[in-house]
Amino acid sequence: MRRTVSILAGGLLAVVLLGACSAGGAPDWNYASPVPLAGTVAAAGITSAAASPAPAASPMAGMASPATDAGQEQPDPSAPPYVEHDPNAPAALPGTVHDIDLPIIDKQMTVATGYVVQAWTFGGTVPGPTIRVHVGDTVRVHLTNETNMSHSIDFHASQTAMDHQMVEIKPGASWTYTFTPEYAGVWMYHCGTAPTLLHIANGMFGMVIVEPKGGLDKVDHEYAFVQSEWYLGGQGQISSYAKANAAAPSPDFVVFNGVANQYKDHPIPVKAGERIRIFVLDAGPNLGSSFHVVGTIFDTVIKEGVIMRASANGGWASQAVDLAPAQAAIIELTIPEKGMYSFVTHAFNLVGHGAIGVFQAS
Ligand SMILES: [Cu+2]
Repeated sequence: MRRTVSILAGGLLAVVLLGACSAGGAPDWNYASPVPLAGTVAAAGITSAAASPAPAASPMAGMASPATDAGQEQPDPSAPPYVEHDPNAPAALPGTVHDIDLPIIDKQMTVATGYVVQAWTFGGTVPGPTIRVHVGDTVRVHLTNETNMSHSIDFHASQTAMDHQMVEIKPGASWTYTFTPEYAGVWMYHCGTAPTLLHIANGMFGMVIVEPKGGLDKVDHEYAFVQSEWYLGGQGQISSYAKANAAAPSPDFVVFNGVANQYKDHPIPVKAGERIRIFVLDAGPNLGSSFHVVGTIFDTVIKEGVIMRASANGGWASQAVDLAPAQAAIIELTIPEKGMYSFVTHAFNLVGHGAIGVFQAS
């Protein structure tokens, strides 16, 4: 059965209404500055003149849309509103053999209110669609390159030689990447075409959830959050390779699921006492995450193959989960009471650049 995994941008109206309820008497969770770092970068004199082009041997050579980050990162009031990325984790695909269509598509994407990036995408969204399967399944991902440059894909859930499956997919070409996940976990996938840094920075990444054969316990809500950085290259342009490649990179935005502040603008509705499971991946490309949900404690964390359960080990628990780029975890918590719970990376300089969302518990 051929299946297209799609991201649903649903629930917008409901969360807008809930968001309206959050005004008045609310704690000060509005950590985020409306001013992106870009202005600071421009003021510091880092302009396109400093932007070295992508390596000559890369498929970027001869491409249009060079990064022109000469202080152009002013919000564009005519930019289309962003499309909210569904925060809910998808259900596991039924059956044990999965044929998944994953077209490679260039897309103009509003990544923060007033800021548009010419993103390179898997499936038309950033992050790409979350693929959820079980250990031992057969996964066949059918890629078609609908763009004018070469791309590729690397599934961390698989073990295979680079030159076997992570092959160049030329413009107009198709490729099927087949794997059988041997291990449970939350895994990154990304484009591996040089310069990989730019292909990830410009949107080519996503999450694979591999459940154990028996599946996971039922909970009330499951969410999938991918943290990543945007290095703006000018309105409507691709990301800036020079900014992303800096030894001390300073992203314009750090985001959960592609868009700055989207779940702060539209809080995610939950209920007091509900059990929450969060699949969280740090896609980088450069910065880590210290994932924290304000006002809660994680009683279960499964991070990179290591399991912590408070119930099983004497009552120890977790406040924040450290994820280096390409690391991921399953985090579980129970919403303690009615009210507002921000989720952030506890590197608070990045919270002001969009790495914040809110659970609103009724
Ligand atoms: Cu690519």
